[in-house]
Amino acid sequence: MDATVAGADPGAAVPRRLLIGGQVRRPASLTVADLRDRWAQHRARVVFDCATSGPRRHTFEGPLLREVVGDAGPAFDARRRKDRSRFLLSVTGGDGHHAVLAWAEIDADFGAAPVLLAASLDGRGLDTAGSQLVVPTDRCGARYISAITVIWVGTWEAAGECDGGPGER
Ligand SMILES: Nc1nc2c(c(=O)[nH]1)N[C@H]1C(S)=C(S)[C@@H](COP(=O)(O)O)O[C@H]1N2
Ligand SMILES: [Mo]
Repeated sequence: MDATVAGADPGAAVPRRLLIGGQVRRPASLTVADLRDRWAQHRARVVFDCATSGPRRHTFEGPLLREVVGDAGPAFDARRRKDRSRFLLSVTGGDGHHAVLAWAEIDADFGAAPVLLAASLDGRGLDTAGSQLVVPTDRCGARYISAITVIWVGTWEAAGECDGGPGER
């Protein structure tokens, strides 16, 4: 963890909020200031490739996604690795762009990826713009979702059933 944390932008009019919901015990509505104040801050210097604009370099700071979502209480038995391994996260940006992660990608017993919910980008607070997902283990930028509005947490079973799906076990 880094000690230096970018400040909030005091001129921010209406702070953006992101919702954490789905199969969680304590759904949450969080501002970027909450992300900065309530969890340990980590810094990630990243380079990712964009299909249209080539290599992009940024420095992000914010809490670990697994700590923030973990505090919302995903509806698994936290002691059971197989139970945790069934969970998904769907992250939606302000323009509707969305992508999924498996909980196991970020779980310390599985992929342990240091995915962040950024509170600042290149030293500037994201209070007005909204948090950005930071996936340092991704080579490309598609999951660096900006202006996050919703993080849905749950199992595939909860997302619906179809022939050959979970209903047919
Ligand atoms: N909300 C949202 N976030 C997004 C996208 C998008 O279309 N919508 N595009 C992604 C893609 S494809 C890339 S390469 C990066 C680019 O981030 P940058 O412009 O900050 O370098 O944003 C990602 N985040
Ligand atoms: Mo991109």
